[in-house]
Amino acid sequence: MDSKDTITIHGFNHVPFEGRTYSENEMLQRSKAFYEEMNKRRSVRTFSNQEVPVSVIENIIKTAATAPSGAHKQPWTFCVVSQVEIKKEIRKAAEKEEYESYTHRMSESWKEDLKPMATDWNKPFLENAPYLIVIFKKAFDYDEEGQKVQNYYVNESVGIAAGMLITAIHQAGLVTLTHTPSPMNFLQKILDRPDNERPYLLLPVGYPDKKAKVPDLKRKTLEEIAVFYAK
Ligand code: IYR
Repeated sequence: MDSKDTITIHGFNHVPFEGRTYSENEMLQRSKAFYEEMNKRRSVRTFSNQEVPVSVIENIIKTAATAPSGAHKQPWTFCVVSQVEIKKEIRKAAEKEEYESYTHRMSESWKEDLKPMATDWNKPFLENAPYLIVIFKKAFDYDEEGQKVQNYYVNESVGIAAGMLITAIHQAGLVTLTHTPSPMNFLQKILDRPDNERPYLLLPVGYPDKKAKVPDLKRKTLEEIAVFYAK
């Protein structure tokens, strides 16, 4: 890039945008193909224990971290767990909370709503999947002097990154599900995270079990989810 193309605003360099555009036909074809690919994504709860190269996991996380974030603070940490003992510890702690939730905390109507997912307090995927990715949100950061630095729109930023992580997992031909044991502060302890980090989402990642089945769910139609205010 030629330095004459760089401008400075508030002392910060702005360089030419390098994204590319497509013809309307190409756009139509690409957006349709991508939709059709993403429409095959499903939350899968039964995993094969087949190994996945860690470099694939690294690429998936790098993709998630391309997400926009409030003031570009990137308020996230992705913890990648493949160590058998830690997965076992996480499963034990998660199932303890889930057992309480399913037997005491969740309302009957909530459990009724969950019937299609056929879930219960048992979470074997926490040990069977080769990787657990635990996303932590950073409520605030510390600078080099140990002073607190503010982050912005943390939930929105981390939620977008989580969506992009799920997209990247699917695009690689792997499967995941969004697991939210509640409460999940045990993850902060087990993974020894600092006090500015809070667990946000736990995603087991791997190949689906050969016999994996998913509920026959239907997605809402475009008419049900979108309103066009056209001229
Ligand atoms: N966290 C529990 C319960 C659960 C809640 C919802 I809302 C789901 O869509 C699925 C599960 C669990 O992981 O089983």
